[in-house]
Amino acid sequence: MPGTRFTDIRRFDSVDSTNRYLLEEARAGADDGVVAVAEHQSAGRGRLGRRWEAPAGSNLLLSVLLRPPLPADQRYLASAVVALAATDAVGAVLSIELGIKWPNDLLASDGRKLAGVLAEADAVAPEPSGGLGPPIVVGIGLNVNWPASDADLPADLVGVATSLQQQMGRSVDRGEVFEALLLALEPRVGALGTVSGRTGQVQDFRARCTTIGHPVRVELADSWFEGTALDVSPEGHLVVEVDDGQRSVVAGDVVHVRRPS
Ligand code: BT5
Repeated sequence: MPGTRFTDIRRFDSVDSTNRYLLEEARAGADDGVVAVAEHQSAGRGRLGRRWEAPAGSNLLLSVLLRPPLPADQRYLASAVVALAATDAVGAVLSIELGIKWPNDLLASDGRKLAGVLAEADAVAPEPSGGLGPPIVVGIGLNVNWPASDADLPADLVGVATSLQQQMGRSVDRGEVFEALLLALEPRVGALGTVSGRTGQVQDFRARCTTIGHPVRVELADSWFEGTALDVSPEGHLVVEVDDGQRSVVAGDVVHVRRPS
């Protein structure tokens, strides 16, 4: 993409996972800004070993290799800027406003999931020099033209997943969304290099995070609790108000609970 760091774009008809591919490239020393984009993934992955579903040739499946100079306690911003850039892109191309569900989902206004973001770091990749940080691979699966309708979905995703096509009532040009995403991502990644830039990204993330203010159920490894999400901290933790005070959630699954009507 001219004018951005994303000049090395590797396109695959099929790959197991664009994240897996770029993590291996990072280990071999690949540069900041390499992009992998696939028509199909045979083992597309979500968080915690879950799968990401997308039939061939219908959605955006891409990963970027970033080496942002982030303080260790703000590494979450690498995935936040990708989520933000995707909302920018969808807003610019289609004038649809998406919300970000903490920590990494993009939701349509009906609450269904349009995209998921997966950031993975590689502990064994060589430390870069020249002011760059260790590599982070951030992948995003964005449902562009699948599902066209709920009839396309496996039973467990009905009412859960939607697509830009379903939201717009017409098919959507994947290339246009892809280009808009990389164009929007460039200044956001650039901003990660300064304190004021990072503050701006934290503010944007909070402003678009629809989890804030919402009643939530937080599912942890072996327990759960309910409360109202109050804020996202500068380190990316979700702050939840519970009966006896506040709890800060570093990692977990959050369900937006409906308000009693
Ligand atoms: C995510 O995980 O939402 C992160 C997904 C990241 C996928 C991209 S695609 C390019 C790159 N390469 C990869 O291998 N991965 C990244 P999580 O929050 O764990 O959500 C996974 C769950 O979302 C699944 O268990 C399903 O319930 C649901 N799901 C699967 N496919 C979906 C889809 N296309 N649309 C909406 N929900 C889906």
